[in-house]
Amino acid sequence: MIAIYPGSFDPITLGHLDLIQRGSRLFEKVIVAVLRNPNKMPLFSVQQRQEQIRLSTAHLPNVEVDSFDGLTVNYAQMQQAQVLLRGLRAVSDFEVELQMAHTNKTLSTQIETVFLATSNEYSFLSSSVVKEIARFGGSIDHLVPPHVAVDIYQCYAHQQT
Ligand code: COD
Repeated sequence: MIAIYPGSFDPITLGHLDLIQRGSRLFEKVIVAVLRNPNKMPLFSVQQRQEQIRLSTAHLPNVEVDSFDGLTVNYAQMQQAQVLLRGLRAVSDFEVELQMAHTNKTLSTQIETVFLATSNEYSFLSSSVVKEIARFGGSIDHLVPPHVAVDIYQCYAHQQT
C-alpha cells in the first residue's frame, strides 16, 4: 500500500520525522508531499523544504519526497496511493484533522486517512514552535534534524543583519 504524507513542513521537525519513520514500517512506500501554497509566506521555499526532508529521510529506502498543488486527494490518486497519513498531537489537531478527513472522503471514497498518534516526546512540537524559539534566539537543536537547525539559524541570522 502506498501512503501520502502531505503537509507544509516549514520546516520538517523531529515530530514529522518520527511519523515518517513509523509510517515507513507500515506501508510499502511513503511519499512525503509538500504543498505548494501561493497564499502562504513560508520561511523556506518548496525546494528547500524538499531538500531538508530528503536529507532527513535518506536512511529510509521506501520514502520519497515530492511537492504538489491542488487537492491532496487528486495528487494521491495520481500517485496511485490508497492512504493519507496524518499525525495527531492534541484535541485541537483532532478537530481539524477529522474535518479534513471527512472533506477528503467526500472528494474520493477510495482514499482512507490513517492517523498516527504523536510520540510522547514530540506531542508539543510544531514547525511554528520551532520558528518562534529560533526567532527569539533559543536553541532548537533538540527539535529538528541538525542540518535543518543550521538552515534555520542562518535564516534568522540573515534577518537580523
Ligand atoms: N507529532 C505528530 N504529528 C505531527 C507533529 C508531531 N509533533 N507535528 C506535525 N504533525 C502532523 C500534523 O498533525 C499533520 O497531520 C502533519 O504532521 C503535517 O503537518 P504540517 O503542519 O506540516 O502540515 P499541514 O497540516 O499544514 O498540511 C495541511 C495540508 C497541506 C495537508 C492541507 O492544507 C491540504 O491538504 N491542502 C491541499 C488542499 C486540499 O486538498 N484541501 C481539501 C482538504 S481540507
